[in-house]
Amino acid sequence: SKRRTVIAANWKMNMSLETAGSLITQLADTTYSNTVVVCPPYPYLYPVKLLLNQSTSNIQLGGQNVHEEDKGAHTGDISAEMLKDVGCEHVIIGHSERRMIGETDELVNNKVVKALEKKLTPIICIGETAEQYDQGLTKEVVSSQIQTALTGVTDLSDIVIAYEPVWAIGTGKSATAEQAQDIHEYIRSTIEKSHGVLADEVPILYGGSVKAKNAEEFSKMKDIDGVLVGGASLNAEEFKSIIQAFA
Ligand code: G2H
Repeated sequence: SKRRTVIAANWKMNMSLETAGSLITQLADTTYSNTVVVCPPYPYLYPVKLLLNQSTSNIQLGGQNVHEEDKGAHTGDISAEMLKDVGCEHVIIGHSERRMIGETDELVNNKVVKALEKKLTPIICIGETAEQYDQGLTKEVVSSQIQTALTGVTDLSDIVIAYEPVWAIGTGKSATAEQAQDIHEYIRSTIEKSHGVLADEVPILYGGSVKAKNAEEFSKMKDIDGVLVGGASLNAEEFKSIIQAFA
């Protein structure tokens, strides 16, 4: 089956109202053949949505995190319904920068279930740390992360997975395309064990120091269905050329 290709921009805690506006204006001057998602910090979601609405572009919007409950006394948190309300179709869940500050596999699973219930497409991040990589535990770690994240999830048609080896994030040290392909194939086979042929339709993105100059290598791999881009997504020209590599 032909999986959809997803190119997602994770702005993390960067940009201002002004720079966000000019970046979106530059990106939204065209329509894309693949699914392109931008994930700004919360305060910029709605202003970005308004700009996208004024454009003819098909860029979609995503949050960088979501709370696992519907609403209530959770100071500083954001619900799935709020993300939907301001125009998000996607949400990043379980990014390593959040796992590092205490998000467990079980919490990630609860967030995934909530996102799906509210019709948001979760972009579920998994990946081993440098230490786990050095100990040869990569496959063990990613398979347990993905199994827990997908507990109770039967319909995989609105799921995106991002494999981000933690040692490759923001370090300039990306995995090789072959290394990534090997793990992507393994992740797909893990999902196949629990969900059967549905595994075939899940886009699995690579993330970690993806740049314009290495995007094309990743695009050639059969189980790499797109990329989750941090630093290199903050520049319109560079991000566009990453999108182009997968077109
Ligand atoms: C990994 C990635 C985007 P960067 O965190 O999620 O960031 O491309 O800056 O390594």
